[in-house]
Amino acid sequence: QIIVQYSNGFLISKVMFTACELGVFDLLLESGKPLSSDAIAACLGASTIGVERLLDACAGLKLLAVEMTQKGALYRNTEISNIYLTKSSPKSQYHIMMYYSNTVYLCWQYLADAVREGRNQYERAFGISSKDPFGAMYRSDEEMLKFMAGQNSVWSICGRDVLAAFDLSPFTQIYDLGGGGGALARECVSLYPNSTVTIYDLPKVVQVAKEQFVSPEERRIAFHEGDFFIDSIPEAELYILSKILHDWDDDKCKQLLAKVYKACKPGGGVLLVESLLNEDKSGPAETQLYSMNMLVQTEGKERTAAEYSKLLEAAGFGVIQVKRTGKLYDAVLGRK
Ligand code: ASE
Repeated sequence: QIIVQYSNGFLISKVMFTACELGVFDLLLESGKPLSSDAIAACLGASTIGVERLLDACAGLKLLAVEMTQKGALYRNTEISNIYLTKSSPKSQYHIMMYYSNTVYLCWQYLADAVREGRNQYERAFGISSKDPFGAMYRSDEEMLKFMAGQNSVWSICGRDVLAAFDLSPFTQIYDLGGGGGALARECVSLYPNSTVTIYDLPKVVQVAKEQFVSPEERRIAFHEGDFFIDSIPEAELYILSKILHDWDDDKCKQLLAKVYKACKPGGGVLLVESLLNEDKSGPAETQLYSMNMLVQTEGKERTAAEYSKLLEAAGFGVIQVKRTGKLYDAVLGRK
């Protein structure tokens, strides 16, 4: 049974992604009452044949509830779909699903090549050089926006856990290196009322973050444009590196951490937010799968707590603490 279940895994993902993409869950939320497949097909401008089959599959997967009436089947959202699968919900996972469905999926087409060659597959998937993975991931403004929105959705469900893993209140001046769309920065200023967070990211990322994700009313969030491998990193008390080290090989990680150590105020620290592998790499399966994704999309991998500790120590950081949150992402704190 496990083989059948795994074989069908991609069918399940694709049904959920497609229902999201077509706006099934948004429509059922807005309508406020159960709808027939005919009504849903008409509203979405899609075929009755296709929509009916999609709705039944969603019902089978418990993403929709169905009730039978004299006029036929009526569909409505489940509680979970309302929370996670609608675009407008504060905990919406819509954008990460669109990124998985339309970008990550295409890279995974070449997973066998990635395993054979031990490197990412942008050349095969998109015909672009894979020398600079973020140049490739941000190959168009549209792709960059999809990535930023996708990454933001993750923090709406586990941002608080990773930031509350340690008491960060002694640190008021915080840099979020590679902070992208700013969802983690927003969680940080809300959890720590005395903190200010500066999002350090590439100029075009900062521009989009200002325009689309962080309102100028957020007085405690600032921006700094730069490439943290090339440009200088300003002094601060705490640096957050959230899902940054997993994009890079050990050499690049050491380079970056050495720069962060130099910039860091004495008594300050660095917070790594990553999905941690067990020490014997026996799991969690989700983290192992993410590590496969790092192979097809980046130059990095997921690591164990001991591996991150070694990287931190090599850069000079001491007193390293590890907190597993029980969610997808964990936290490692190193002090200068
Ligand atoms: C990165 C994170 C991601 C770079 C590329 C990425 C994610 C998807 N593509 O830093 C989010 C994590 N999800 C997976 C499947 O790895």
